[in-house]
Amino acid sequence: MSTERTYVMLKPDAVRRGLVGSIVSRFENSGLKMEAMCHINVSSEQSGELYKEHDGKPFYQSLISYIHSGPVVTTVWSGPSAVSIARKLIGATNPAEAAPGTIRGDFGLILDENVIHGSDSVKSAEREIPIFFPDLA
Ligand code: IDP
Ligand code: MG
Repeated sequence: MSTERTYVMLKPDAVRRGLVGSIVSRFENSGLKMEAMCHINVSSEQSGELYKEHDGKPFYQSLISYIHSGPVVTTVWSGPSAVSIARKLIGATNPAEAAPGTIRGDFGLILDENVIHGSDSVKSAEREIPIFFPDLA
């Protein structure tokens, strides 16, 4: 099985609410390997690039404001099937639909503040990681 890398970002609500340790421990417990972690304020270049597929959608401006509402914690994890394992840990996009036991199911309430981002494919991860960690490109 081939090793993959995935980009995972703890969004401003997760940092504001002091959930970083609880969330990061779920990834560590999964067996994935932490490759990088940083506490940053996302730049408008970075948010524009990360969410460019959503540009023009009704929620785009509120999504960008949310991502800039406070610091985030950016991380990269590696391991076999890292992308899909991370998405399973994260759960469905809408916390109201995310299963209990998932990060969004356990820590989130509403779609507008859904706690965490995870790359949705290997191709997305390869695009997203260098936006935040140019050295890992
Ligand atoms: P994902 O984060 O599960 O991959 P995407 O569809 O890629 O979900 O959407 C990116 C982010 O945009 C979501 O995590 C969420 O923060 C936000 N978002 C998506 N759809 C809506 C919506 O209908 N209203 C408000 N925010 C949304
Ligand atoms: Mg997505």
